[in-house]
Amino acid sequence: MAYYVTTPIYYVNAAPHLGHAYTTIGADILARHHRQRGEEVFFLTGTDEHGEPVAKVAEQEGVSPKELADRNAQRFLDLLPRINASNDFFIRTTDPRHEAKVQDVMQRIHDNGHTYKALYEGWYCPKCADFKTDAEIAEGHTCPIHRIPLDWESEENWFFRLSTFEEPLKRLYADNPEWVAPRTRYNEALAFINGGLNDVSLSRGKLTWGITVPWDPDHVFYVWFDALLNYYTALSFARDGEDLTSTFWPANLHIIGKDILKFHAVFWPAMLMAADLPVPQRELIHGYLLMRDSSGEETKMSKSLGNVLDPFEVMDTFGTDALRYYCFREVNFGQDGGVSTTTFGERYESELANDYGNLASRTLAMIGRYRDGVVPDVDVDPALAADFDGLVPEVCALLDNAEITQALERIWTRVRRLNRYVEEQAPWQLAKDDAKAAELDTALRSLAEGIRAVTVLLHPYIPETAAKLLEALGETELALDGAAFGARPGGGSVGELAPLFPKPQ
Ligand code: ME8
Repeated sequence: MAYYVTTPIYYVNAAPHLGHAYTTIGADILARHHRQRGEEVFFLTGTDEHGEPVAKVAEQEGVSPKELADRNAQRFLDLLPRINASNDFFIRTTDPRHEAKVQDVMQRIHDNGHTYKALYEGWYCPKCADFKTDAEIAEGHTCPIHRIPLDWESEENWFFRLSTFEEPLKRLYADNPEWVAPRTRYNEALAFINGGLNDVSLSRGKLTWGITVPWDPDHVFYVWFDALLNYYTALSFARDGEDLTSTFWPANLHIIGKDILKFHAVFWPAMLMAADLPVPQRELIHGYLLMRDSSGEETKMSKSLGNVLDPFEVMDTFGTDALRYYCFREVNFGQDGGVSTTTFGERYESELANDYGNLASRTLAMIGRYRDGVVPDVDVDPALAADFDGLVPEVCALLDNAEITQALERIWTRVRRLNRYVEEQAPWQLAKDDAKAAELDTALRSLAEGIRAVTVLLHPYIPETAAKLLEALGETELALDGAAFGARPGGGSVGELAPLFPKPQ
């Protein structure tokens, strides 16, 4: 089984912020989970380096677009080990291998008769790099996303015959009701299609910072055509000497934010159809992380609005796993949701440090104290087993739908169950009475096994912590087919464990 998951490729016109980290961590959680299922996974992320947004910032900073791209692509690359992303490749759209492949595919679209040249006139947002339709223009001809004035553009362009894909796109939506999730985004994209599709400009004549149109070298491709194709081109050169396209295309899942829905859910499948290529199986559209400002108002975090929460600072204080956990616990993946340092601190303390970290250290300490560090080799408690019943398939089913927050909630319900179990069993009381030795064995064994079971499932969310804890439990296997509560025997030795979520300095 092959599983291919992607993030958007991020613009290099500024440094990465928590919004970018968020999408990449979401994709990483799914990639790690699918590896645990024994699937062959390919996880792609990267940077979008051509186009007007990049050229404009480079001009303001007095550097060439390539210099700006090199500098900022490095920042996105640096973010990946910090957030512990397990991506298999990082694509940069200035890679000549990407450029050549874009020219190939676009030439095919041209040869198939889906392009023509005409005069373009319309309102254009240089930050979105997007021509706006009437419905997308805010008051005073401004961009509703960036809140800046739109430019009136008029030039000879190559066009993509998007209008001819109206019916095929409607069929795609009708035949695949799950192809865009969540449902609200499916409906939004379908409404856009049902509203009637205009042809779209696919080249720019004035710009030189882009990939040359092979059949008209005075033009470069409009950046979105170049950018979207990354998902397909990367497979042809990501692994030296190998072409992974037949293994991984079509992609299983594109994860994107709702700001770029139209490009992914309308333009992209139409482009692929025009090139006679299969469309991806699914797109998951998530909401915005919103920063709560001092007045309590929530605004989208973005480079242009200048209210950015620096993921590096957050991780310096609380650690990478805490950031990964918090983002997907606090905000229901798919919806918009507010994040703040206050709720971050609260969840760190009450959930990560107390519910989980303390549960693990108390359990290991009790096994050390009462059983010389050996997990009793007895059966697990059937009452607790009943509460874990079906957890692994349930988590798999939720993650198949990219319901990352719901899956975490189900796992955390068991973390809380284990905390209650400690209180119910009170091993420190059982230890005082020799007649209760068997009960103590069962309690300690069940706790160790319960912690192992939840930790294997938590691995995609908090990989560093999970590795430390599984090591201390003497059980490092991550495969999901051995993850069920009770699947592993007792009798192993446990080791030392430093506090998993210490008080931040
Ligand atoms: O749009 N909350 O790049 P970009 C959640 N290059 N996610 C956020 C976010 C926020 N506040 N801010 C950004 C582009 N994101 C194009 C994409 S793909 C072929 C080309 C995430 O740098 C989210 O995934 O503006 C969003 O879709 C993406 O960053 C936009 O990144």
